[in-house]
Amino acid sequence: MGLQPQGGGSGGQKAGLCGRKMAHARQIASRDEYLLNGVRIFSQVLGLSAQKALVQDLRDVAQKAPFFHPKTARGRKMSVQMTAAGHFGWVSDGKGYRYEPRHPSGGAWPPIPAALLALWQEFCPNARAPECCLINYYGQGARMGLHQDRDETDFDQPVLSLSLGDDALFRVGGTTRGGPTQSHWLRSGDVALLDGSARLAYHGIDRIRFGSSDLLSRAGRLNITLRVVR
Ligand SMILES: O=C(O)CCC(=O)C(=O)O
Repeated sequence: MGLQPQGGGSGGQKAGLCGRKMAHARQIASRDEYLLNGVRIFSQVLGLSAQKALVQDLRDVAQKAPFFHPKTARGRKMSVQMTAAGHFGWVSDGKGYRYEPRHPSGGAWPPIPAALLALWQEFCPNARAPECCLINYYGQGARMGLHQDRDETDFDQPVLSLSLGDDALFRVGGTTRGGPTQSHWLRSGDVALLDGSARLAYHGIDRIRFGSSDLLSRAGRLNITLRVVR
């Protein structure tokens, strides 16, 4: 899986807003915060040493709950690999999409790393405690189509997302399918917050710049989302 942190490097090359043909994210408040159709992006929240420590935590999670390739209900293998920590993990197979209290192999999900709980506390101080820490690994060519996060019960609770490793082109639409979208290159250490009117925004990853970061030993990107499930 290549989750070993590497020495040196910034965890991602500098990448600004995406090219002219795409609708740009609006820069707000300071040069470090962007707004994409209501989804707030905070740049470079985690520095390199915090990123490396977190990669080690996630490696420990993946040793207990190995990454797997979920399949869609129609049997198609998703390009991202997934695992999870917390009370629930998100799984997808012939029975559909859902949260499950156990890894597909039958074991319990490991606890959510403390550094991620601290991040949740910092960005979502009024929310309930997260019950799922979904971990996606994007290898070369992996992507995630536009979708809403709506398998949770309470949409008043936010979803907090952290990027580690290679740059990723994040696309965000509105709360109905087919509307205008805005895109932004996420870098290692960036945080995105889906909350309030943007909690149900369509979002996805068009592509990653494979090898743009040396944070992970075999390149690629990790995305971590913290969610309240029930
Ligand atoms: O990889 C990302 O940044 C987005 C992940 C995502 O949309 C999801 O897990 O639902």
